[in-house]
Amino acid sequence: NLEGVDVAVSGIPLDLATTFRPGARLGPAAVRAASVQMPNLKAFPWGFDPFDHLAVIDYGDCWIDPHNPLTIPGAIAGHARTILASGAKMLTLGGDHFITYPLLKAHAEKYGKPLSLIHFDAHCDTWPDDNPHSLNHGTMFYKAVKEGLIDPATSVQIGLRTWNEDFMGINVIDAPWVHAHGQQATLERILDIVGQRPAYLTFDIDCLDPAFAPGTGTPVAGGLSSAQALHIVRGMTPLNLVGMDVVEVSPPFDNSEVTALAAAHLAVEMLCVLRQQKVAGKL
Ligand code: 4U7
Ligand code: MN
Ligand code: MN
Ligand code: MN
Repeated sequence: NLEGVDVAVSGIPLDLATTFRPGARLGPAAVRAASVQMPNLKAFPWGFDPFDHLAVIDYGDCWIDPHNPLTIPGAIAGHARTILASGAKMLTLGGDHFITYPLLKAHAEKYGKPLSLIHFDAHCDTWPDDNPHSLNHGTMFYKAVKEGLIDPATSVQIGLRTWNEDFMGINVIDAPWVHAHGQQATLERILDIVGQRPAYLTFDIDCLDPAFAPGTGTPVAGGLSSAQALHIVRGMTPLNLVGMDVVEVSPPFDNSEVTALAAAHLAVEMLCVLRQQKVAGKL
């Protein structure tokens, strides 16, 4: 029962054959487990407990049938539609990054298309793919632009350090730029590009440097620190976020659960943004 719920946290434990190193299906459980390492939330920088004034539930996991891949996008979109129909916002834990494609579809139905996309990643995930049935973690935003789910001119990718010749018109703040200009300048560019448009936030944990997030399928050196990423997400209160996810946590490759802990902190940071918006009457 989702009555009165502001935010439903749920897991989508998807692993895909397109992934070089599987393990992301174990991500949601690991992030939930790591969240118990953050017991006194009032002691973190924002100075309040996000669960004060914000009704959050753990909705559990979406059922994924690994033997029937063609059912997977529909199952994820259906899971999202059920939650969104109640009026709750979604904070989704992945799972392979492919999940963001059906999630964007469900959010665009609910909030209107095109949405603006705020995408943290080492990779652009805009490789061309015109096969409607393929489930690929590197092509979601090519499809999302082609299908009008997202507006590239008011969308932005942050932390990239692998390239595609075609970014589909999406704004890019690559990892070298973040390192040269800093976290505050990066935040200001994001606020500028997105403005007040309904925006979906997707955070591929491989945006972080492998020193902070080794537990992921396709790590790339030269990424953001957890401090930089937390600062940028913390500053998103002025935006109009309609949905968010943290994806690609792969526990088999983690060390001492550091990746899961970084992901849990990012998820709590997102809840803090929503809590501030609720208190301001903007949720
Ligand atoms: B992710 C890659 F080979 N291009 O296709 C591929 F570099 O969702 C990476 O951002 C894709 O993690 C990364 O496997 C997809 C690779
Ligand atoms: Mn990636
Ligand atoms: Mn991946
Ligand atoms: Mn990705």
